[in-house]
Amino acid sequence: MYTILVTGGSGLVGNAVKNISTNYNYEFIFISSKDYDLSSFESTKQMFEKYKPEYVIHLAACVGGLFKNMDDKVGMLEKNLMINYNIVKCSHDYKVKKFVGCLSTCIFPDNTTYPINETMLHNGPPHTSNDAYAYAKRMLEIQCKAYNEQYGDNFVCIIPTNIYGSYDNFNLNDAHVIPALIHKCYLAKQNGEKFVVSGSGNALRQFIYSEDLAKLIMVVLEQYNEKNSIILSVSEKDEVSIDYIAKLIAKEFDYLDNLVYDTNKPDGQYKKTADNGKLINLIGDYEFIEIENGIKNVVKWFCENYYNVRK
Ligand code: NAP
Ligand code: GFB
Repeated sequence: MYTILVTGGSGLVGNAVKNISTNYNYEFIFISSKDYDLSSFESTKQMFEKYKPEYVIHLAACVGGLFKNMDDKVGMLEKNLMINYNIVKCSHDYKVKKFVGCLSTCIFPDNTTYPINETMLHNGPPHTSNDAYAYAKRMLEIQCKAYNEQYGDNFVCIIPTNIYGSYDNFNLNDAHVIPALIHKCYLAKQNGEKFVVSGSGNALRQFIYSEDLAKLIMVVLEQYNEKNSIILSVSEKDEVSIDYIAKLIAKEFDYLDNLVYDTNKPDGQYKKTADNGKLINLIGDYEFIEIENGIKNVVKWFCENYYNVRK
């Protein structure tokens, strides 16, 4: 039985892969920072020496929403550069059969035509709010391509849009919009206060449910044999506004009348509309979990697990 090493195994996407792992005939090893600090080359090497995996799904990263990206540019750049460098280098040294790395649609150029497709990744600077994270992620793709071209390593990257689901990070400053607003609305209702959404609510995003992404990652691992990166996303028509998301969450808490906007806070990138045509060509039609049901599930999970969630 081949071994799949999943870095970032304790995170949002890592847990979603864990939840479907029993459907596959591999030995899965889920790694968190408590097991190995992947920003250390020595620690990363020890991990590979122990598990000698045939496959690597590389999800580990220093991750956060708009405000964390703006507040911790050095951390976002340096930690991600070190983690990615160590993992890709060891994947080559230990002759991994296939490596799947994880980028993000926020790393595409900000000044671009829409919809964005995979060929546009290096066509210009990313949005200033997350440029540090974006350049570190772009270097992951460059490093994978270099090993592929020089040694023929089967290293490829996926490019998800904004992800949401159970096991997310609900920390009010570091979180992405959906977990942040779920936590905010929960506290606002508990304390009888206003449910404050940051920014204007006009920004547009495509959101993929973590469990859908997990299944698609396994499709890429098992069926995608190109060396170029591939966008993993719902279609453009499923792009929604932050206002729509905020209202969905407020309705789940029956707290719609208390929703207000703090327009002193930034919106970040207005949109990053991604084309999922390459994915649909690979898998044919795929029924993604609809945002309304996904948010209902996450609100329920959050309320049932409030005392144990990351916050
Ligand atoms: P997450 O929930 O924040 O989880 C991050 C994971 O990385 C955790 O398992 C964490 O371990 C691990 N990690 C962080 N620093 C580490 C270190 N120094 N050594 C070892 N492990 C370390 O992140 P996520 O949302 O699942 O993201 C997974 C991947 O998707 C990342 O590559 C991210 O850039 C990408 N992505 C995320 C989104 C999104 O909206 N969330 C969108 C596009 C792409 P601990 O639990 O021990 O800290
Ligand atoms: O999810 P988010 O933090 O990331 O924010 P990005 C999305 C939008 O939600 C922005 C608005 O327009 C925010 O102004 N928003 C409203 C909020 N209220 C809140 C709130 O309480 N918290 C947060 N976080 N947002 C990230 C990149 O950009 O996308 C990351 O910075 C990563 O690097 C991620 O790639 C997927 O979509 O703006």
